[in-house]
Amino acid sequence: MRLTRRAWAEPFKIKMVEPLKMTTAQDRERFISEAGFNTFLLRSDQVYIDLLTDSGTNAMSDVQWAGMMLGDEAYAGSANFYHLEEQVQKYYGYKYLIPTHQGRGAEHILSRVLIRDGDVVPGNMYFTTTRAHQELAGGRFVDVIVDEAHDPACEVPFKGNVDLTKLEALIHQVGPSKIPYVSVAATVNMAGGQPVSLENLRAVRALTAAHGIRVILDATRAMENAHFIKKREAGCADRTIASILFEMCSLTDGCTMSGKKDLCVNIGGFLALNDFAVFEEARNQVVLFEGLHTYGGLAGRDMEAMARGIEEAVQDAHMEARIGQVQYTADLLLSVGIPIVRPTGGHAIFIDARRFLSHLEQTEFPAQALAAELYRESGIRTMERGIVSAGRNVETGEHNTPKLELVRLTFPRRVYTQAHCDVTAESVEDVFQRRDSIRGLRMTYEPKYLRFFQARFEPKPAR
Ligand code: PLI
Repeated sequence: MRLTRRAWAEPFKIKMVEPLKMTTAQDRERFISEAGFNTFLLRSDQVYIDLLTDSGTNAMSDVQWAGMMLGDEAYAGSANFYHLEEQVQKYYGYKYLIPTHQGRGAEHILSRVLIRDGDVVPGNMYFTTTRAHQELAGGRFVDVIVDEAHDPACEVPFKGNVDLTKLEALIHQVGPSKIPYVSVAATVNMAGGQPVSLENLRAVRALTAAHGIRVILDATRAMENAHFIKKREAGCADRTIASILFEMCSLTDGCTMSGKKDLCVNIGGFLALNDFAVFEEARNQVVLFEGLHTYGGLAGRDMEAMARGIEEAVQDAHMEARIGQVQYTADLLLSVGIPIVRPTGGHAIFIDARRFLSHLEQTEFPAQALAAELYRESGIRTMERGIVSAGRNVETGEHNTPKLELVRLTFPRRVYTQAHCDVTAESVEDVFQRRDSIRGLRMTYEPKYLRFFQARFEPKPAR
């Protein structure tokens, strides 16, 4: 027999470590109860392996840290801004750059500039902050993703694709003048980190161009999307991630970006655009909400780390290891029968909580209950991506009830080892063995916006 388990071995070695905190089962019982059964409300020193998010939790390289020492902290015209602008132009290909403190800063500015009251913004599934800013600006999000994206078991290569029939019907129904842009996320976080194909992006471009509608890319994990295109799309196997990324961006008019994901930094984002008039208005607005247009809420050193992160993260070997680690852990879970969203996504594994806890109703918050239970079992922190994250319908006030009721195990870049992956899979298996004993939850506190961050729960009494 030949061993192939290390096919995705990391193209780096570790030179600084951070000790992890160990807790007892008794401690964790108390901590999760004090946190209102919401993993966002745990303190990080109560957590062993933190798979809450891949956002801002990445390990920077020595080259990025060295760049931090070259921060030009001038209020205006920092050298690091010009380096970042150069890198964005080179790898993403957009003409104009506005740095923002993180992705939602860019979403805020873009939504204010382009969306008018009563507008409709089609997108390939919602993302929490993206939709919140579209709604705050007076827009209405309409989901135009392919139906397969809502089915966790369906195994197709590009589950993030836009359904062109749905998009075309919407354009005819509301009229192109009511659609400021189509919002295309690559990859699609809420669908399980699923990619969009180049073919689909080209078709979206052709359809929208015929109606004079812009396309804005959520490029937060676009490099991961490019990796999937390289692996799965006909004719792309010999291309570099960099060339695929560039082509993806060339099919759009601009992007919002959370650098905290793909770009392996702890803070930062940007808005990048090709249209000077839109850029000019965004540049006017950024000074109100983020900071001057050459720093947008970031220190010079943060822009430098992001500029250097672009070049590192776009390397094929980096992405092979990054996504290889996620796939490795997913394969372990599949081998012991854990129901997860298929195919495995780029940044995370999504457990199908409906199937895992099939005895619970969606209104008993199965994904929230499972995330709390995984923490209690082993100190691993995960995140709910189901009915709690979906919030309420702005018109009716009822819970939105997404088909996907998921728990996300999200992998920070360059942070955890293969042994951590093994511990994670073993812990999920232990909880799976006693799944029938897990009770649903009742919400005891519900915040007004993005409720999943701060909502509190208590276990429902045993039936
Ligand atoms: O967290 P921000 O503000 O830097 O970025 C917002 C954001 C925009 N788009 C997408 C696809 C995201 O995934 C995203 C943030 N995601 C978080 C925080 C996550 O845990 O997935």
